[in-house]
Order: sequence, then C-alpha cells, then structure tokens
Amino acid sequence: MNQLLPSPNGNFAIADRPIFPLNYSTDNSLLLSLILPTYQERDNIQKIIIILANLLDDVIAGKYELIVVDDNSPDRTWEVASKMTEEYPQLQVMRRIEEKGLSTAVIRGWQAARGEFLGVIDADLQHPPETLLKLLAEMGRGADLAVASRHVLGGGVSDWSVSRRFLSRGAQMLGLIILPGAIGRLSDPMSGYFMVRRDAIINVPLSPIGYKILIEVVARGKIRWIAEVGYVFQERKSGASKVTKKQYIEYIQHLLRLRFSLWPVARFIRFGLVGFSGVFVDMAILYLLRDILSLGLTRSLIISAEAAIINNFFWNDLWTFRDISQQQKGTGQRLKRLLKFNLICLAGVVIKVFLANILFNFLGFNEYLSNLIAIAVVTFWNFWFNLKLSWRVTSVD
Ligand SMILES: Nc1nc2c(ncn2[C@@H]2O[C@H](COP(=O)(O)OP(=O)(O)OP(=O)(O)O)[C@@H](O)[C@H]2O)c(=O)[nH]1
Ligand SMILES: [Mg+2]
Repeated sequence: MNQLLPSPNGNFAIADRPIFPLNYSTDNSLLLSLILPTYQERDNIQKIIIILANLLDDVIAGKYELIVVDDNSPDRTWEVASKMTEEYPQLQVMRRIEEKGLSTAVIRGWQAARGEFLGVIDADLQHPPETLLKLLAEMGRGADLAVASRHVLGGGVSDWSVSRRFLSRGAQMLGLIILPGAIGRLSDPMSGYFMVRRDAIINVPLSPIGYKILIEVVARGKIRWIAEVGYVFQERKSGASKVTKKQYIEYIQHLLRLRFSLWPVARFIRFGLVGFSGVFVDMAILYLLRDILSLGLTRSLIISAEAAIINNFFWNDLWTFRDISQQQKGTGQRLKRLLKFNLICLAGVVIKVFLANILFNFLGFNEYLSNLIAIAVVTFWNFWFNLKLSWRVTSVD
C-alpha cells in the first residue's frame, strides 16, 4: 500500500507553510496545489487524474501537486487513487476517517498543500479540465482569486431541469440578500472550481460548515482582484450526486453564520447604548424648551432631536468608532463626519415616520408597537450607513 497523506487536524486556518508529515519532502516551491475532494468516485478518479496530469505537465511540469481528499469512501476511491501515486509522483492521497464534508475536505487538503496557488476541482468530470489552464493564466496575471463561472461569457449548464436552474438561481438571490458584499462580487458564487492565492487566506479562520467553500474564501479572505472564466458544467457520467436537501439547509445556515460573524457586534452594541443616551438628551432638552422656555411644540421637537443627534455623534466619534476617528483627525474631518451622521440620521427620522405610519395605518399594528418596530429598523439603518459612510475606513494602499 502506498503512503497516504495524513489529515491535518485542529483549526481550519491555512498557515503560510504547509503542515508537513514527518517523512514528507520539504520542497515548498510548488506553484499550484489542486485538491480533488472525493466521495464514492471510484469510476471517475483515475480518468480525471490522468487528464489533469497530462494537462499540467505540459505547462507547469514539476511545479504542481494533485491532492485527492477522500472521506473513506466505501467504494475505496482512496485506494484506487493511491495505487496511482507511483506512476504519478505529483499525486498525494488523503484518506480521512474521522472528519467528513466537502468544505473541510478542501481546507484539510489546502493545509497539507505546498503550492502558492491553492485550487479545487470536482473529481466527477463535471468541471472541464481545460478550464484549469485559463484559471492558472488569470492567477499568473495577478488575480487573488480565479473562479470558473457558469454565468459569464462561455459559461453555462448542459442539461439542467428548470427546477434545478431555479433552485440554483434562488440560492444565489438569497445569498445576495443576506451577504451582498461577498456574494455580489461573484457571478457564480456556487462554483466549486477555483484557485486562490495562498497569501490571500493565510491565517484566516475558515468556517468548516457548508458545502460552498468559495463563499467563505470571498467573505473572509483578503481578496482584491477576482478573475472569472466561463465554463460549461458537464453532466455526470459516472457515480452519483451527493447534493441533497441537507446541503440547501446548510447553505442558508452558512450564509447566516457568515452574516453574523462579519457583523461588528461589539460596535453595534456601543452604537445602541449611545442611541439610548440620546433619548435622555432629547427628553431633557424638550422639557427645557417647552416647560421652562415655553417654546412651540414643533420647534422644540426639532431642536431637541438635533441636540440628541449631536450628542450621539460625539459619543460615537469618541467611543463607538474611536479607532477610525483617531485615524482621521482634524476639525475639518470631524465636521464632515458630523454632517454625514446628521444627514443619515435625518433620513432615518423620515424612514421611521413613514414606516410607523404604514405599520399603523395599513397593517393594523398598535401605535406603540409600530413605533418600536420602526425604531429598531432605523437603528440598523443608522448603524449600517454610518459605518459605511461616516466612519468609513478609507485605507489607501
Ligand atoms: N471528501 C469529500 N468529497 C465530497 C463530499 N461530498 C461531495 N464530494 C465531492 O465533491 C465533488 C462535488 O460533489 P457532487 O456531489 O458532484 O456535487 P455537485 O457537482 O455540486 O452536484 P451534481 O451536479 O449533482 O453532481 C465531487 O468530486 C464529490 O465526490 C464529501 O462529503 N467529502
Ligand atoms: Mg458533481
């Protein structure tokens, strides 16, 4: 039996160097490490390895490795693959016994990989191998991530049913709603055929759940340049699909988890506390103007709201977004932030009044509940837009 590549364990971050098994070569100068995750691919594995090796030997002979990561398939895919390692020294096989799942297979493969570019391709021949050279060329031009896409020029699906197309597009739409920043950068976020520069994901803790590791890479990695290459998703000729309803549920969980972990929770809590302090300022000024100075109600309301906005601005500038405001010192900068904050909050007031009206007049909610829901929505509005526009990290590099 040929030597198998041990499976790394522990966390799911990619180090700057591969995790070497003891008796493994220390040659770390490979250009590409391509992972082939497999489960029950006995009938496909030989064929794809031969095709890939021929293809890559023509362009980067000696500078790449193929790593099959098999989850102890009952059809012994790992054994079939490992018998080929003598003839194909650039081939490594990892047989995982304890861990399972497509995403973790890819991550474990990358952790053991030696290449500067880390890639993944399905082992069932649905991903046309020739596209690999185009991906490689894009990486060579400097892309951080090169993705084979079904939805750009030259891309497509061969014979999908209407319902499968619908599900696939539906999943993409859902992704755009929950995670617009990451999903919006890709024409085919469901792609399982791509390459990423190791540098872009070094020490980034990748979450092991889910089927779609690409989303994880885009959302968490330091990805500036994304190149897309069209490809036609082929029909499966052998073996069976592993996609079930479970993968769709995991996909939604994955999106939500990413959304939550990317959301700056601590900052949001500080922002909420500052907002709460504003209520007291608002009430105190209103009391001062109305009861002590006997000003008209509308004028008092406007002045007290503005006082609260200014109060909130200063606390947010000094506390909530302290790290950012310290990088952008100077009165001019601060005034600019105050103006933006003011405008966003005023727009928030308009939205609040509008929303509370709809909830009360059309949806039949009670006045206080309508107000409460509107306040909650506007808090998110205020936070999000101020985060993106007022205390924006304008890093130039
Ligand atoms: N190691 C490992 N590989 C997996 C697992 N699930 C799927 N794979 C492999 O990942 C690749 C893609 O899986 P498929 O089931 O073909 O999924 P798909 O291509 O999106 O969907 P189909 O068009 O239905 O085939 C194949 O090479 C599978 O063998 C898993 O749990 N562990
Ligand atoms: Mg497949």
